[in-house]
Amino acid sequence: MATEQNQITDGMHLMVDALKMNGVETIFGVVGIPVTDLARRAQEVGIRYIGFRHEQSAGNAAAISGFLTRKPGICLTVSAPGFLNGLTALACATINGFPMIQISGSSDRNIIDLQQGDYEGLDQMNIAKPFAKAAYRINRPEDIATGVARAMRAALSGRPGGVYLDITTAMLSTTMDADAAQKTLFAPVEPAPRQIPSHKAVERAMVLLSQAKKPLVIIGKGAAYSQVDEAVKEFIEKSGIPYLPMSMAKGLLPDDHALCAAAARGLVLANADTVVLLGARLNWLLSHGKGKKWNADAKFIQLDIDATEIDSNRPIDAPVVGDIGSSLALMLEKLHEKSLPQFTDWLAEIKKTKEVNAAKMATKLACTNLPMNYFSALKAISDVLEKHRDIYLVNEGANTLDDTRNVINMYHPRRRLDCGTWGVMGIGMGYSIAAAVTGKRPVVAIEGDSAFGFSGMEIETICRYKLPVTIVVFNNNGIYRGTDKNLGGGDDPSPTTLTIGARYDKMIEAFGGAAFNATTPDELRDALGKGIDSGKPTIINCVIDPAVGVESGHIGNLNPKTSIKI
Ligand code: OXT
Ligand code: ADP
Ligand code: MG
Repeated sequence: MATEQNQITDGMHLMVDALKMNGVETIFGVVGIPVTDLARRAQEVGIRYIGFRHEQSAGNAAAISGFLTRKPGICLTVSAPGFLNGLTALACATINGFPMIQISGSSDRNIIDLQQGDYEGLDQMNIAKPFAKAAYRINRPEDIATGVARAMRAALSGRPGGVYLDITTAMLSTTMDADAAQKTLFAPVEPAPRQIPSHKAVERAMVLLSQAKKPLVIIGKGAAYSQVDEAVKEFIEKSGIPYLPMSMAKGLLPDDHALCAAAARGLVLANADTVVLLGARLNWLLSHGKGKKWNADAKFIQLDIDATEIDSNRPIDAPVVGDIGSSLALMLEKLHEKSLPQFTDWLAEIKKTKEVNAAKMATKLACTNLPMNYFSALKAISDVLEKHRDIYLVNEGANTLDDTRNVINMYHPRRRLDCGTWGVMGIGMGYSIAAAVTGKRPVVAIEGDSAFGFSGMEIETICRYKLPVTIVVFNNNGIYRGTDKNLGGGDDPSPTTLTIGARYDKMIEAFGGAAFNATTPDELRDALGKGIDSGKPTIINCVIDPAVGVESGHIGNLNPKTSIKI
């Protein structure tokens, strides 16, 4: 946009124009030299700017907003330290396959390249490269539109990911003729083109499926991201194959669906003879598709947009490389031509195990001991959330994560947002803010007390923007539990211990939010209902028995095994 008097513009104004032209509606960031005016200008032209307290949370917000909208979320950071603070979120976005662009101001190239000690001088683009799907630098205003287009395409096409876009201080202040500048602007055409799989691949997959006696579909967050919810549902229901939702794919079909095998996970992995991977990687969360948890003779069909994912952990018998929507459409055509046999015995076997596990779960949920344990607290939460099935659920911690995942049913796609592929702590408040801002619905965040600490200061952001976020802190005084002792016998707390009896609810009072301390299921139900109904920022300090947590939750087996007992 030109400044009226002299018909010139500069890199900063043109950058905002380019973002606007690319449909950017929100920027998540922290301002300072050299990007403050960029944020001001963005607000001026109607792009919403959400200012955070730490770049990692801004980056996490951008990443999850990308997952929810299929448009790259934008994170704005200042040079060097701000850039580095955002980089963890960029790396997480890349590893999770979420489209995001971290736009960072950077210092004077001449001084950086000769390492002469510029203000916040760092060779940011090269540092970002290993953590990003792509990294670009814009050195001249006339390259802005191209730089933004390249970033958009890289973030969105194929497997989505995090892209780094470096904007130098010099470029931001470089002027150019306003008309000429406007003429450079464009938005990329079809930045995430469909990828149609080969008919041969689809045929091969369907032949394999037609021979299955005990098939299983594993639905991953790639399928959730694709937003082809009806096709996924139709494929499951038309084929009659049971499915296992990965954590962030829960709700694509409701968790109480008759074909949901989540409550018989061990059984279906160990016995399935044909496994269809629907946007799910065979990484650590699926024991790499091999070993004692799996049927060694199982055949694999993998639907994925990324050809290099195939065979990454074990041989794949029938790869279907394409976008899930296109692949499922072709597979559904075949299913309509010829139905699969019914899997009556297999479904009966699964149902039996589900019933056994459901009974075990019911016993745990009925526990009336005080202080509450994870299950009695989650039962109270579930009672409330059953009446609010359309909220976003953000979840992190160890026991808090694993138990919540299994107790709280999801009924809508892309509503469960959690630690994801790296099991990272610190996503809590950033994800909550983005879900409230982008998803425009109430959010409930169920947070371990340690997990909450990683992004807890963002409660000020939540209050400042008056977001409908209710945070339940499962306070068991520590990482996994609060009862460990200092093995040296000194006064310092043990490595896993946090402040005993802390009142996390009190924190939000400083910013005008609502605070509750819940020591019983009734208090918890009451507080959660009030938090959601009020639509106001709320923290519930939920007192959990400090002794009941398990080391590392469900993944204690990943701790190094030592023959010397600690
Ligand atoms: O198969 P069987 O028959 O056994 O049955 C299974 C299911 O069928 C059944 N089930 C059910 N039964 C009945 N009803 C229902 N509804 C039902 N649903 C399921 O239950 C069993 C088990 O099911 P599940 O859970 O599906 O199966 P399993 O085998 O556990 O699944 C394996 C996994 C791997 C897929 C699953 O466990 C999973 O997804 N796990 C994710 C784990 C994860 O990501 N954890 C987070 C990381 S832990 C650790 O790293 C932490 N740190 C270190 C740290 C991190 N992460 N990041 C950073 C930046 N810095 C440091 C820290 C600091 S956690 C942490 C903080 C912890 O402390 P907090 O205070 O925050 O939290 P608390 O622990 O609460 O104190
Ligand atoms: P989960 O953790 O839920 O198992 P992962 O993140 O491991 O899921 O795997 C998601 C997979 O989905 C990735 O391999 C990614 O390439 C793939 N994917 C992402 N988007 C699409 C899409 N539109 N079509 C097909 N596959 C996709
Ligand atoms: Mg804890």
